[in-house]
Amino acid sequence: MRFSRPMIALAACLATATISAAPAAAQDIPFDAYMQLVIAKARAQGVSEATIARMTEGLTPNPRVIELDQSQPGSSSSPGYPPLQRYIDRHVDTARINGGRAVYNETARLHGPIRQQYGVPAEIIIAIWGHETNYGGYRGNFDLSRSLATLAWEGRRRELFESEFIALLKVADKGYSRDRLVGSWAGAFGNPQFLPSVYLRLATDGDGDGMANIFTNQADTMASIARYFQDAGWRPGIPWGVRASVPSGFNVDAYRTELVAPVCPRVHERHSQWKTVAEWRDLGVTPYNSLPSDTLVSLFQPDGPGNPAWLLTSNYRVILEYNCSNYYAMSVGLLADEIAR
Ligand SMILES: [Ca+2]
Repeated sequence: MRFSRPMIALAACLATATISAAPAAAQDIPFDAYMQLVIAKARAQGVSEATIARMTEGLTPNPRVIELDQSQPGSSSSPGYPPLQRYIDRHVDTARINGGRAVYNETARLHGPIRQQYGVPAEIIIAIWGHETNYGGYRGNFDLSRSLATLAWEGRRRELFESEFIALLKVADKGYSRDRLVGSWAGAFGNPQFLPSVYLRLATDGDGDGMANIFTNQADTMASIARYFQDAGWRPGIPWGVRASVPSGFNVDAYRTELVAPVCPRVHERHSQWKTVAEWRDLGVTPYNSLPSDTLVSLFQPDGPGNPAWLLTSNYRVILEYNCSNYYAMSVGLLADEIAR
């Protein structure tokens, strides 16, 4: 289900969720005629003529975007999972840890107010930022207008991308130039790689200058990610998860969840049933760090018996809301722990 880079997987998660629902309308009408229909919808939703003109001038489909979209594997149905540890070694390396610690120190003045307002710790926010764009080092340089128009016209997920294209015009209407509105081939942009609809709903002005500048402003970036997490149900004061010891010979499979998650079931099926920390302790599963005994957690031992195991809280599920991948969520959690260490 992953796009070519973890940073755009928010889009991937949304996109995967809609694959089966959207009819394949692939290029059923010429691009220019299709764009006139979309522009009419944008106009009806209040987008200004000046914005429509500058965002659609010279617009043509981008063959590279079509190629990238069509090379997406979609949900894998093959059995088994690649090892987590290999992914962690690659994504929580020394450079990314040091980069995160540097941002953490630079932004120290923001941490208290953000935690106060949104309940989200800075190290989680910075770990997301590190995974999405390497702390702003790579935000993508596709013309978002062209990418989203192409994906909408291409038709595989027309409903999703047509509404994202119109949302992009509304973002532009706030005073962002087309040159500024660049990002991933799949339409995500800025430090947190928000889709336009996510920007409209959740991007936040963290420094009080009237703009939610998630491209270059640290306060705006951090407040916007914090608001995303708050909106997705982050609970203040509990960790995403903690390492746990599992008795030798413990059969994790005996506690498999019976529930089938409505979105990305292949991710959720790997977690055990929910039990309280006290119930796990009675079974011999012991968290390395303190967790209140009534906290509901699921057990996850990604690389199988004899390998590290974690007790995951509901906050882990919030990281999955950003990108529904156990590799991504574990990597964000472990990087956050390293940044705050
Ligand atoms: Ca601002």
